[in-house]
Amino acid sequence: MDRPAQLVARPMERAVAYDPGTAADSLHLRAARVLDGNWTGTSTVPSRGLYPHQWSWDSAFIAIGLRHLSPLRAQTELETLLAAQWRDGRVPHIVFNPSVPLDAYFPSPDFWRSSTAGRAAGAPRTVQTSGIVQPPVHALAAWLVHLADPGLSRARGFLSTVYPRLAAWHRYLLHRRDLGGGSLASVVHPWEQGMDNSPCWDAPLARITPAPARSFRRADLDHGAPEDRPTDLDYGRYVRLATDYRDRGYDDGRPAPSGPAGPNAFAVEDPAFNALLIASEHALARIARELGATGTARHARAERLTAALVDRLWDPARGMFLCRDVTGGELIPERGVSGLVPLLLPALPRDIAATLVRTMCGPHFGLGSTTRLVPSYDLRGEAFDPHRYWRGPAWFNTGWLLERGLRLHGERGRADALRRAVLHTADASGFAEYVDPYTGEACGTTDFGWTAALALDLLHDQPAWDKGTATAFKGGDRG
Ligand code: 9WN
Repeated sequence: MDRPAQLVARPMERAVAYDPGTAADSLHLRAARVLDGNWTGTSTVPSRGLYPHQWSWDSAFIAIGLRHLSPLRAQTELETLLAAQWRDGRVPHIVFNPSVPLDAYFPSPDFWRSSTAGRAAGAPRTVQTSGIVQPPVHALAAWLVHLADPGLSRARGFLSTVYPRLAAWHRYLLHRRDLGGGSLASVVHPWEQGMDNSPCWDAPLARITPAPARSFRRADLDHGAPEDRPTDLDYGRYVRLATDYRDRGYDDGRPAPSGPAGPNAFAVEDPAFNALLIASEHALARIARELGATGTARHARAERLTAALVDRLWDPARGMFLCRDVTGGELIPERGVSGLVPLLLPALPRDIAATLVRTMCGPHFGLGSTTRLVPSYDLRGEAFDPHRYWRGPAWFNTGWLLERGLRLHGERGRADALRRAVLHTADASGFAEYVDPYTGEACGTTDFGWTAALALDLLHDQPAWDKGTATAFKGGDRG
């Protein structure tokens, strides 16, 4: 069946009209049910079947929604993740639940071997983790969680517990991961950036010799349709990169003398990863202020990093940010949604913010005309596929980030429309992991943690946005 015929043959299963008045209560209940179902007692799994452990950036997004249901659970979510931090400051991308069978997810703890292979880097002894990281959404999440119930937060000493850990996490990224020497953090594996299978990685990944398919068993195909997931060839490359990193003790090395990316065969500066670091640095400044420090130096650093982001990754011809291949030294000429995410930065030059909005609404992303939600990749790109993992479908975390960015930059009408589309599609798709950007059809798994959490946040946060949430993104010492 060709693709258009397939789209007609697979309509959205539960097309409900989202009416803010009547649907909000039931959407709230359904989202809360997903988060309750995925709660383990100390954290929330992204999905009971496909992702049965704790994931780093998922937990941050989940905490942002969970704060509306239970500020205590939201605080616990972040504390559990940060308790698994390594001594060198990295926050691992997965914290494994020891009661889940080893073959439920691959790569499992016996692949990463964190407590032995990661010993020199300071991996914890009592909990098993992966050795790579994910985008640093955590300080932003911690600040928003604090704002949901400052009384409880102060009584529990929430911010004073998490602040030193978050500061060490940012230090790790800013110092150990500045592999390109231009102040931005690099990712050393596509899983670190979180948009695992984006066509932006195709060129740098092509240099990697894949691990043989028979050397590992994918567990994801037990739960997801093969046509929605990465290919075996890409998986082989992911496994090779992770194996090599593990076998050198998760050492990030020094950029020189082994070349611009040090010992890393894959090193990329990504706009979304760095924009989230900057937004989190602004949030860390606010946390510092709440704890009695000034926060001024952190705001200033966030503004310097914004300038570095523009300097190194802005592409005026395409009207968006691109990824930089640090090993090859060049910008990667692919339009991924990651290149729009810096819209959430307050210190972004006004003309760049306006250009990003135009690009988001233009033919490559189609928001407000051809697409319901912003696709993960260029609608006109050769590799575009509306169902394949991060190669076209829309995700709800990027929808949430762009809604926040539009609102921050005064695009209230567009932000309201995107908010309505996120809420409607999250509910109608059964809180899908991702959706076809044109039809809203569910892909991947359903009852997905951050989809439920971020829908809940958009549902609740509207009145508080201007006085509360917006200040987490804003620079200076205002608010
Ligand atoms: C690898 C958990 C994670 C998300 C990522 C998403 C996917 C894992 C996988 O699921 O990645 O980390 O097995 O594909 O790409 O963004 O954090 O939800």
